[in-house]
Amino acid sequence: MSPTTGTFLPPLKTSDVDGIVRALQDDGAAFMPGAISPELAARACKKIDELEHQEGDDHGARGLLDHYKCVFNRDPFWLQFIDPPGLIDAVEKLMGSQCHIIGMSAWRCFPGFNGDKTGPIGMHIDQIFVPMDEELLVTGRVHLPVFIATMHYYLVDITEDLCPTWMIPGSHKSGRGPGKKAAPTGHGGTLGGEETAWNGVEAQPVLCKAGDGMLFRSEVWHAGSANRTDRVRYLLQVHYAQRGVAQRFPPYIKFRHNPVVMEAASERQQRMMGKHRISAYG
Ligand SMILES: O=C(O)CCC(=O)C(=O)O
Repeated sequence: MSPTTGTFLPPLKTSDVDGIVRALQDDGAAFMPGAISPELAARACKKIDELEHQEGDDHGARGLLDHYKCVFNRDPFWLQFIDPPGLIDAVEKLMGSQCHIIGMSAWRCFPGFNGDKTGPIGMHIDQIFVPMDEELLVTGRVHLPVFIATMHYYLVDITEDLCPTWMIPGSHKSGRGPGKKAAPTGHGGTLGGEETAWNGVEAQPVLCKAGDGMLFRSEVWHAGSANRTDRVRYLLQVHYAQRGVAQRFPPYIKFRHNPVVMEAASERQQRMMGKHRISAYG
């Protein structure tokens, strides 16, 4: 039996701004039980059920996955997930006062889902901007700024057989992504053939309750996994980044901000969605 998430990532409140900042620097991730209420999580699942696919979404994986992009642009309901109190202060401390979202994705992973349409989502990083020798990071001689971090809102209870995210705390200090090696054992066959440990720390499943959240930086080694239940996993991702990192809003040149959402948004939410003041380069 795997340890519960709270034992390898200390539980933090969304109001604990300094704690979240420290966790992103030390562990690469901050785990926040009760980031949203179970009622809001249940409402979000219903709203995901009502979404219709648009150009740029992924509804492949042999019908086992619905992956909706740019969810923030569909209904003012989603605005509340952009700048929740506390969390947004930590995000701005980490990524600057002009940071923005570079995406918001909703997932429905159906029974039988195992990663993406081509197979398991093996251990990976989302993006690394400054690959470097791990010694520089491990010894603390270099502190890598946070360029991108994703907030996961787990909208249903996550058990080991319902697609937990697997992650390796501290692995952002490797200065690289995981490499290939012989297929690992001990993960129920849900992880691919990549390195699943770093610096003696094994990948752990994020087991949690509906409404719990995890903010993790883009260099942390992590993986999706399989749905071996008869239930659906619902997940909402909010992708934050420094202002200098491009927003990724499929279908790209055809993307238009929804005027109904922009009208309902606060100034800060509008900035987070891309309404910036002109600065260097534009
Ligand atoms: O499904 C998950 O929990 C992980 C998703 C993931 O790895 C990703 O979006 O990069």
